[in-house]
Amino acid sequence: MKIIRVKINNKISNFKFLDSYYWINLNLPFLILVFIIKLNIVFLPNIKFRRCISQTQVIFLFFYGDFLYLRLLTKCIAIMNKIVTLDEFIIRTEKEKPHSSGSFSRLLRDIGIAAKIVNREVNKAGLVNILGVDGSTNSTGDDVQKLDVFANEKFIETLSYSGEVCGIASEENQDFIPVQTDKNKLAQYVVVMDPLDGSSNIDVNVSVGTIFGIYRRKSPAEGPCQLDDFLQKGTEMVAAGYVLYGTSTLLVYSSGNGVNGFTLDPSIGEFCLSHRNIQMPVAGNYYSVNQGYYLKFDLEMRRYIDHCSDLNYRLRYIGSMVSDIHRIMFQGGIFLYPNTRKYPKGKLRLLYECYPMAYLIEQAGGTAITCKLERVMEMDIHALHQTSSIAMGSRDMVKDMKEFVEKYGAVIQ
Ligand code: FDP
Repeated sequence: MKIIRVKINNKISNFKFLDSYYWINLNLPFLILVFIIKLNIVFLPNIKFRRCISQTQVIFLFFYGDFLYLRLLTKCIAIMNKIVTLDEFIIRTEKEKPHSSGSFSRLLRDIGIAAKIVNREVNKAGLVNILGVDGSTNSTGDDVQKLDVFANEKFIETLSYSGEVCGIASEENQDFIPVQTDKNKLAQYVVVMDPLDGSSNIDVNVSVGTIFGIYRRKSPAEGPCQLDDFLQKGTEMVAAGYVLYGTSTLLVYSSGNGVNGFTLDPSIGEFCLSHRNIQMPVAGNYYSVNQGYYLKFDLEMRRYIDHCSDLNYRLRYIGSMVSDIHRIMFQGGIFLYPNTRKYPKGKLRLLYECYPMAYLIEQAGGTAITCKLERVMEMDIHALHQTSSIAMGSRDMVKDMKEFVEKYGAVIQ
């Protein structure tokens, strides 16, 4: 449902529409019928009423309404088909919320700006000496790519200047970063992020992404932010999203009211609304898991993977969580990163990978659970870099997987 404002004959009216095309399809047969009836009346001269007025008057009387109606219709379609930029969309949605201060909009807009800067570097990564491992390791022991460092710096820099954020927790930093400037004394939000997810893909020019989540701070606004501001469950998140630096660059986010996707139009340098109210398929036939670890998975996971293979589901694994989840978000399927012998509690980070992705999946109508069948969003969090196993995707596929865990998990216990 869309509400648009149209100015016609100097009067502003609000109109509610399903969607321009549904709307035309619903109304068109009715309009054609009315039009044919009117034509018949105009050209049947024996009707009493017709003898009193001239042909021109009849035409004016009957068709002026239609003329106004068509004018309105074309205006509506033009407005609906107009490009909506991310900034415009954020401002519009914020306006719908009474008492909003606009600080949340500014924060989201700044995330969009940082994403554009990172996108520029990702795109020219092969051209400049920015590729390759810079020698250090991050807080969880992975090799740090130069682009990881760059993306981390840019996001921190942009968010710190925004004045809306009082702290940032990033995959690249062991501790959270309090942001203390004059501008953000009263900042209400903290941001958690993986600035460049799937970094092992950078050197080979395969899609990578950024994941982010936004929380409202819990500590008093006057002082510096505290660890507890970050250690909040996924259910407390106020917004989450990801940026996919792929064949085209997409920013997908939700602030609790459905999921919307924006594609970066390089010609105007703007993220433009391209995927409105994304709803993921209830079922699917893709499964996404690093099958190389098959023998290191628990029995129930191995059985479920066998089941997917038996049903000829298609295996797709890019090794970049954002890209893999993006596929199933649109085409349906399941993404799995179970616990292995190397990662007994799972590998993916709860705070800035699992929670934000689970938030989006649930908002799009899917399900996100751990391989121990807890709802990801309700998992307790004790540390910034805590990890978790994960199974998320189309509702029916996750339900099937759950049945396998219930059946074969019991065998071990
Ligand atoms: P990466 O280590 O390359 O940053 O964030 C962790 C992550 O990528 C996910 O994006 C990805 O799904 C997963 O790890 C890949 O891990 P494996 O190489 O163990 O499959």
